[in-house]
Amino acid sequence: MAARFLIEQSVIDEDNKARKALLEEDLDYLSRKLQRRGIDIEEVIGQASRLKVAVPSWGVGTGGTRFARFAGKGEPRNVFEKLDDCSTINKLVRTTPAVSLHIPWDKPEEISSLRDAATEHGLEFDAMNSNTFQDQVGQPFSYKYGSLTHPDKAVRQQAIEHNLECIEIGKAIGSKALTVWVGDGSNFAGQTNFRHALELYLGSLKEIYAAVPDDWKLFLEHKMYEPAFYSTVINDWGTSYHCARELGERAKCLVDLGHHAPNVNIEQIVSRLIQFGKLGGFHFNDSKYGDDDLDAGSVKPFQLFLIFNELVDAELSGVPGFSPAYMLDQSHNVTDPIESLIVSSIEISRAFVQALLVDREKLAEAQRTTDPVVALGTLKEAFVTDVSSILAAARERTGGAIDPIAVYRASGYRDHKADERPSTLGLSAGIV
Ligand code: LRH
Ligand code: MN
Repeated sequence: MAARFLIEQSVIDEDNKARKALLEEDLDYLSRKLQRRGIDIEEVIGQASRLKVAVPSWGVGTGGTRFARFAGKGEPRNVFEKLDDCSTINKLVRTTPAVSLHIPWDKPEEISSLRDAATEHGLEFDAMNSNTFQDQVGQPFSYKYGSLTHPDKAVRQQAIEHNLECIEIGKAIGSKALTVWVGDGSNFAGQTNFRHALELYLGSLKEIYAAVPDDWKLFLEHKMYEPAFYSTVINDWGTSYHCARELGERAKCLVDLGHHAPNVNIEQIVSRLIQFGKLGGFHFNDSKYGDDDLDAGSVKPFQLFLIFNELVDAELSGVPGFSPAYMLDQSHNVTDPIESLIVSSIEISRAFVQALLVDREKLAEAQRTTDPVVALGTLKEAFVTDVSSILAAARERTGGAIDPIAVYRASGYRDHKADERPSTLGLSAGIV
């Protein structure tokens, strides 16, 4: 493989040296504030670096909409170049050591080369993602009218076999989960029978579930609408929960933050799935209207904090089998995808650390004594705490950058990639 530019550790260390004194000053100030709350900042810094969030392979390329996609410079042209970019993100933030692949977008000629490339970068593979929402060249049957719920058994069988292939690829590269999102649904009343479509879905998922290895999870991802605009088979958490229960222990529900109607109380859905033992994981992003796939924490940071408040509460209260998978799932239409993924991974860590700072005794007391002012105030006290220095220290102490965006920009990584990856793409539209 031709020599390709990667950011050297020495560049990060050099830049950190120049910023260390100011970081220590900020840490000192925050340490005293937290001490007054009986919180040891060193303990929190340790916790901050343990939270890992997987990066979507499809997120390092520029995303688009049905109207247009404005390709950026040095776009990754294959899964290996995507791994280079994912490793660059992890090198700078140290909280994204795993990549979630999408098949067939990332289907390698040769599996072992993919495993070797990841090992070279110190990366692992998170959940596999199947794709029965697009037709591939030469595919016998179209998914235009559905895939796992298509009325024609031959089409369902084709979709089932694709998911089985994703499991086989995943097993070969060390993944431990498969995420199934289907866009199946209808655009007109009467086009599908709701009850029959769900029965077909369950029938297909039972065949996929039977092939899921014992130490794997099967994530069911619900979505209110799009690409179907009248009904979607797995449209909400309730339907997903019912299916996960029907399938078995290893089937769990995956919550993509953008897959709900505006203003839905997603943190309550999270608490329900935790309580029912069916929270499998997340696709973090943000949105204002629909499935906008904007950067996590960029529109509703308080909602992201409230979701982590439920997660930390569950962890601290020792909910059995609680180990949700954290992934980003975003579309970077107007930013450098690497910068957006750097910032988004930091916003996930920020929400987690802020949730760790919640005075849970004070909150429980306010709830017990029906004191909403103190209850909300207790959450807000944690939410408004600027934990940037804790996050920077956690990065610095694990080899990452105190200021990852500054190091990334100073490295000229994107320009190097523009030279290494001459763009072959003309004008296009679509999500990737
Ligand atoms: C569907 C979705 C799903 C992915 C796709 C790229 O909207 O969130 O998780 O397969 O985006
Ligand atoms: Mn998703």
